[in-house]
Amino acid sequence: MKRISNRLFIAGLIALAVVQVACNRSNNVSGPIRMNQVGFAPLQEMTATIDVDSLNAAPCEVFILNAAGDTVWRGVASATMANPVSGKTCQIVDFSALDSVGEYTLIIPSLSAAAHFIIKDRPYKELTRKALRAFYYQRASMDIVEPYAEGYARKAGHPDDHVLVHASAATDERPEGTVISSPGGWYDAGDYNKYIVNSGYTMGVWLMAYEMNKAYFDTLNLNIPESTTGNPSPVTPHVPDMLAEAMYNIRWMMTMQDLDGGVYHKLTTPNFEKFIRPDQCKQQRYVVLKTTAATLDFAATMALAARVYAPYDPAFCEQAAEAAESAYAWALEHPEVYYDQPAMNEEFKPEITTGAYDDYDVQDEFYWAETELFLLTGEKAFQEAALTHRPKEFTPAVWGNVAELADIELGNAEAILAHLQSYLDEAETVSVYRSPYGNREDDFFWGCNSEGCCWRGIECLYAYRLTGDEKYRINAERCLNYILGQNSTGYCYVTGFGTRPTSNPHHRLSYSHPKGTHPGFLAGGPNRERQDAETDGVKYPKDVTADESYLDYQPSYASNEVTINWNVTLFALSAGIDAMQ
Ligand code: 9MR
Repeated sequence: MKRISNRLFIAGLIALAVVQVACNRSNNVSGPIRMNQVGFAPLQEMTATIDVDSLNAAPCEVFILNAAGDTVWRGVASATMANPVSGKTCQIVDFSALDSVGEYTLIIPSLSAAAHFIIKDRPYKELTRKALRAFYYQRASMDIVEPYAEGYARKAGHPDDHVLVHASAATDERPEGTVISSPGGWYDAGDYNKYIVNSGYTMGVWLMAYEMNKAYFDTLNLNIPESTTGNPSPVTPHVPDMLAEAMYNIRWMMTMQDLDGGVYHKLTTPNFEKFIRPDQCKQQRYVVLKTTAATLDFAATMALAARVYAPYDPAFCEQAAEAAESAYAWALEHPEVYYDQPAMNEEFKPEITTGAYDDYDVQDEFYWAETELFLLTGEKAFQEAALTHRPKEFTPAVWGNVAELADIELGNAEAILAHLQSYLDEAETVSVYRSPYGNREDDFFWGCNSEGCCWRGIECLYAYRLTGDEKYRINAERCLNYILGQNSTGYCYVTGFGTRPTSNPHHRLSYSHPKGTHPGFLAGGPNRERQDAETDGVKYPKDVTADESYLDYQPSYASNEVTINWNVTLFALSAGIDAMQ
């Protein structure tokens, strides 16, 4: 009897919840239950955030039913709190006591709301794998073929074997218009260009993620062409898939070094391509201006790669070490060549209007390059130079500030721990999402899902490894919960995952493919600056709050693009958590 009434009850509520989602479809936020939509491991903290409509709302009664319709947990949510960013009110329900694998429905009768969730072993294994496989889809200059394509085969685009040296990068040896070959590498993002600064940061996070979880990555099969053919020589061990994928980009980076050691800032078309397939793109591509930032990020990447690939490919490592040293020497001679696209366009033609990745402070890039060169060579001079360049103020690592990567490499943990503690203190006192993320207006900027949230999670994993303090592990998991649905919009921000995934990213590869959106990509996330508002039909709801400034709409490049530097943080975080399970 109890079972039957339970079933009717659940069916009715689920119907209501479906209606509610349908009504909300024109809006950018979901129904009132926000939670990780991919799954929890049995022993993880499990919470959901419930939007309620006033600060006076009494704590909601919550029921959790198993797949058979039996109530397996019942409890009451927390007192109501106000979200410091939006002023909206919500409660938290904590059902961590559940510890059995299964499918469940969380029901809130007073709100006529229901949400499904699962508890399973290794819930982030597939997420990690797909987030890494996203890079295979991003490969330029080669056909993406089955069985590796897993449904997303396509023709190669951008052979990049006939790239012109732009006037801004001309030298006596390579005058303007010189043809160079620079094939391979990953497309940066939703666009088809290839940028060294962003690639360098991505490789840094990538190879450090590998160093932190070697055993895990050594056995992770990505189903890429190198999974079976990647052995560079019969005498060396098989390159793990994760390192083989990275090598596809590192080898491209090597082609971006000029004969004098300097490194081109980017390889690009003058203007962004339309939303067409790679093989339809016919615009001429150029390598433009050698910059100090690109050259130093390159030097750091090559020095790091020379260390990491040592057991696999000695010939490559020797070449990488030389490339790193000559790039560093160039940077010493050219310490202030910044990428100023408007100024460049005044002087040189054709005009270039694609992504800038401009950075007018290269002290942190010197610090990272010198650190990696020191770790590679053991030479004291590099160590001393690194010390002089270490920035006084701590900044979390992003493409334009790589000092923290050097701090991690050198084991300079105090500043990282102090910075983390200030976030965790704030999270405990004010965060309605019980995440060390998303408490202030300025937490919601271009790419914040990665550069704020995932990166914070990675810092927590680093701190957990150092201290063993459980609070760091829990907060790393909370960051991932945020990405997977426990956030202000109720989206799972990873394509192809969860019950309400990001589905229309600003991503030419997805848009132009007959099969549509590729799985495993992280969207940039809510961005209070909304630089894309009113362009190409992008319309944010009136008075939208910072944490809801997100549109799952392809033209919304400022909130819904995908990039390599963001995806690397997604898999580094999910792999770090998966590796502990
Ligand atoms: O991630 C970059 C973000 O920090 C900048 O504010 C923004 C505007 O300059 O550019 C972002 O990078 C884009 C790059 O310039 C071109 N490829 C897509 C990148 C993600 O939107």
